[in-house]
Parts: sequence; C-alpha cells; structure tokens
Amino acid sequence: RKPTLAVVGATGAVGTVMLGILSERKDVWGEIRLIASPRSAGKKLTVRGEEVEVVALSEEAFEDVDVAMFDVPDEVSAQWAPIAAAKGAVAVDNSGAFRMDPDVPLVVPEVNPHAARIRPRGIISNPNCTTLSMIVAMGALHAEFGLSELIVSSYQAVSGSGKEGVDTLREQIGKIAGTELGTQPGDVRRVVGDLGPYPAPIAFNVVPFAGSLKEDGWTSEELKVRNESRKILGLPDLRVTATCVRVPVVTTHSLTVHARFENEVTVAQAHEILAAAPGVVLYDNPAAGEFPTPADVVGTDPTWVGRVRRSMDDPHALELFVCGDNLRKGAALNTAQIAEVVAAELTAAV
Ligand code: 2RA
Repeated sequence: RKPTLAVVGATGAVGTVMLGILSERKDVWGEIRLIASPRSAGKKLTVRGEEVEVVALSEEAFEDVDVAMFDVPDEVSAQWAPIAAAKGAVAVDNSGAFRMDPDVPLVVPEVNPHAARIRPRGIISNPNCTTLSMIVAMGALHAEFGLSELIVSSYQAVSGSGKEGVDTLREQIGKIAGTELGTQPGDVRRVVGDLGPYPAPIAFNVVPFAGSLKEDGWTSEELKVRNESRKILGLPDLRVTATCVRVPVVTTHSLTVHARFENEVTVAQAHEILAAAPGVVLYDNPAAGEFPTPADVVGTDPTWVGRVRRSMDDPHALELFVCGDNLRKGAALNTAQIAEVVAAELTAAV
C-alpha cells in the first residue's frame, strides 16, 4: 500500500502552500490526513483536488500514519513530533525545535539525502528558510571545489515573519505610497505608526535585524545560517559569517554570498556546475539584464543564482547572488521532498 501522510498545521501559512505542493507533485501518498488545532477541526480543505476534513491534533490522529509533517510553532512540534514518532510515524519537522539535536538529521534532499536514513528519534528536521535559500547551490559548489568559508548577507522577505509581517508591510506602504516621504530623518517612522514585528519601519526601508537577539550581538537568524550550513554540509568547522537583513519584499529571500573554496575556481567552472545542479537555475547574463530578483522568482521551486564573479583579490573565492522562495523551497517544498525520500524508503522496504 502507499504510505499514509499526515500534515500537521494544515491550515497555517506554510500548511496552505504545502497542500498546493502536494497537489502538484507526483502522488506517492495513500491517505493524506489533515491535522490542525481543535479550533480548525471540521474545516474542509482541498488537496489533490479532493475536499478533506481537518481533524484535531491528538494522539489518535497519528494512528496508522507513516509520515507526519509538522508546519507548526516550535513548542507545538517539541511536544507532538515525539508523540507521532512514538506512534510509529516518521516525523518531518519544519520548526526550529530539533534542528541542532545531534540525534535528528537536518536534511536537504539535493545535498544530504542519505542523512534522512539515520534518525534515532524518528524525527527529521527541515532547515530554516534563510539557510535553505542558498544551501542547494552551495552544496553543488562544495562537492566540486571544497567549501572553506561562507560570508553572506540576507535580504529576507516579510512572509518569513508570517501573516503579521505581510500585513505590516502592506499597511505601511498604504500609508506612505504616493507621498513625498523618505527624504527627512524619521519622516517615514512618524507616519507608519505600528511597526508590527519589526524594530523599524519596513516600508521604504531595510532593517538590519531578523530573528531575535542572541549573545554578542548576533541574531537567531544569523546563528541558524552558521549552525545549519555546517550540519547539512557535514563541515563542523566551516567558517560562516551572516548578516541578516529584512527588506520590503513579500515573499522570496535573497542572499549575497562570498564563498571561499580549498581549490581555485573559475566562473566558467562554477557556471557549468550550477547549470547542471538539480534544483538550481543559473540565470546569469548581466549584460542582458538577466539576474534573479525576488519579484521574478516568487512562486517557483528552484534556487536561482546569478551575478557569479570570481573575487578580484582571491582566486579561491566566488561572489554570487541567490534567490529562493522562502515559503516553497524555504519551507513546504523541502519538507515535502524529505517526506518523499522517506516514502521511497518505506515503499522499498515493504
Ligand atoms: C524569517 N527565517 O525569515 C525566518 C522564518 N523562519 O524570519
């Protein structure tokens, strides 16, 4: 029989994208069970063209489930993913609850699919969207040249902060669009009013702070880029520095990347590798105005790479610009791909 899939958090922002993705991809699933908080139970959602009734999160909801995806806040995953695993399901978790647990693999199917097989807790983690927006391209380059250092700056979309982030950007733009604001210190800040989840106006602005403040001035997002990149690539000592910035884009994270390698690199070699890498689109012809931007990439699956240059003072290093849809590859798509890797393993084992 085909494996049974549970989608926990089916009514949320990522859950909604997930139902679309499950409807588009090759159908490897038998039953797809939709699970959400008790207040959403009874609601009907469409997946694979069929209406499915949402059931409330409970131990019984995981009965006979083979793979359970979690698109819920950290504390909900922390409580319920181990319960799903104890009921015999493989939990694929998109929260931050288990990412750095040494007994939980952190998987990107294009980079380290083999890691999904070793899961002592019955849980597999999905990386944060900022890491995911660049790691497929970095994995391909690492396999060829041997990565030794990453220095990145992110340009993160407001949907990474959920509905509140998107609503805040739209409301602030509504207040200042068509005005002459943005020419005097503080004029935008005075007019936008509510800052929502951000420490500064997000409309007509860039905010050099994403996530929460951690030790020594680093943010949680910056530490995630460092720790997760190391774990996914299997390079515990990789030098990684990130500066995470929020920009007035609805969906699709971008990053500038300075990647240094053990071996010398050329742009021609990098182009060849990136053009052939699964899950990567090389879009790099600046003379023709061709490079990825979030407005063009949003709603697509791959990691888009452009502006590839060899560092002028270092023949071992490349500079790149990378874009990835933070709700698709950055969240729902990668989770779906991990679940498919597990489904293939379960089906082969029968
Ligand atoms: C953000 N990476 O963009 C986060 C979402 N998990 O805020």
